[in-house]
Amino acid sequence: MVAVMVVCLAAIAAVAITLLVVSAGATTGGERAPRAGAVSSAAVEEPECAENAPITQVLSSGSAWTMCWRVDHNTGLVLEDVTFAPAGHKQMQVLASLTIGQLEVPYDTGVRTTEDITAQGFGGRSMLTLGEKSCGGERVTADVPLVGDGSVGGVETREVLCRETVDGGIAYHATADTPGAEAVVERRTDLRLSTVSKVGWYEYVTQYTFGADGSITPELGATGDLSPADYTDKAHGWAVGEGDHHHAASHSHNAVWKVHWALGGRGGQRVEQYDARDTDEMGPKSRVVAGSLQAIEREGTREMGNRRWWRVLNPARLNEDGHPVSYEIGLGASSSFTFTRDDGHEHGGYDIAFTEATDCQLFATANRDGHCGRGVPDYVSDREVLDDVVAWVAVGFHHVPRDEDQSPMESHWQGFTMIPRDVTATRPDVPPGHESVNGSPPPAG
Ligand SMILES: [Cu+2]
Repeated sequence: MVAVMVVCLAAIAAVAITLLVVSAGATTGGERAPRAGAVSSAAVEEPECAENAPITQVLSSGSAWTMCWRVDHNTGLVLEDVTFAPAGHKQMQVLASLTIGQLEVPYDTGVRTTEDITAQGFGGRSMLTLGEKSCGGERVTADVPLVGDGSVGGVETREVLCRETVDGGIAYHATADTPGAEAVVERRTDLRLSTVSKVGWYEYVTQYTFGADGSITPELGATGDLSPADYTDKAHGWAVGEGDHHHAASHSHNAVWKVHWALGGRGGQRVEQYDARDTDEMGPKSRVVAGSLQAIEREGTREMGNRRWWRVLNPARLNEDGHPVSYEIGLGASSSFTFTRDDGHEHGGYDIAFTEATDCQLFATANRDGHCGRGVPDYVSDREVLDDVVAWVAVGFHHVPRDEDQSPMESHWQGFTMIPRDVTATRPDVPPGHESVNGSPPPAG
């Protein structure tokens, strides 16, 4: 048994809570703990949150997440001081903040576009009070500012955050080669936070899933109804009524998330791009593929590629194998896009951009503070050296309506995933029989 003690520093939750979780063969404090059956503990220290009580959750693996959250008038749900404690290990801050940075919805007809985050916002009255069916878990109350930070227009105290622990499927399934051996199998649980915002005819689910494996998955779900004002011809839409007459206009949901990294704390962060190149060479059994890392030292934008991903690392913080801790950013399915309105930069899009953190660079486009730049292309233009890193991750979904969208529309989803890479020397929750596996096995005999 590993006891994970949660120490509350926040004034609103000044009482220490002790949570018990099960994990064998774990390590603590960077040193190897005695193997199977040993008892060790890790302290999960909650951050001091400015607004709401921190959210702390121990998951199936024995690993835990803790973070602050609040509702911003424009970006809606904002997560701050996000910290991961792998089972039996010291906790490590992962993110300074995580939120959406813009959502633009341009229609293929060219006659309409919206900038939902900066024009209307996901917070304020757009953020809907959750009912029983909108949340399978606990509905949490927040002060929702009606205008700006709430200091002028006031706040509404409503149940807007859904906090759930969900089944994350099979974590691992491994059967030993020895005859009669039983498989070690474990399912996992994930912490899921979500809010719902109504913008025009659409209702958007803002969702962040924190995995028992340390993964973070931001997603945007779109439901509600197709715009009744946007019907067009065959070339720009899809027939959704009887026959071939009523063509609902196709459109894009262009989302950019803003991820402010803080692996082990803010600053000292580095960025790398990984590419695996098919060398065109054939080995005895398979094609030879060569992987390489390229340092991204200065602000800039990058595009998706086959077998390409990025990572943010802290070279000053090593795991027990001597590898720098990092998080990998993987873009899954995305319809790459160029923003319709990007203040003179509407000529080439990006799938990810890296910028040096600045307090006034709030949105991917339509940033009001011109001094800081109007959007990501402005932010990267001075090619500052990266140290306190913000990643702007662009994920697009081109929505061609279908008959089933009426009505209401089934939720459609877009997002991406960030996973730990070398945060711990092995998986943190090693099951019995796997304690000695770390690296190439010793030669047989
Ligand atoms: Cu749509």
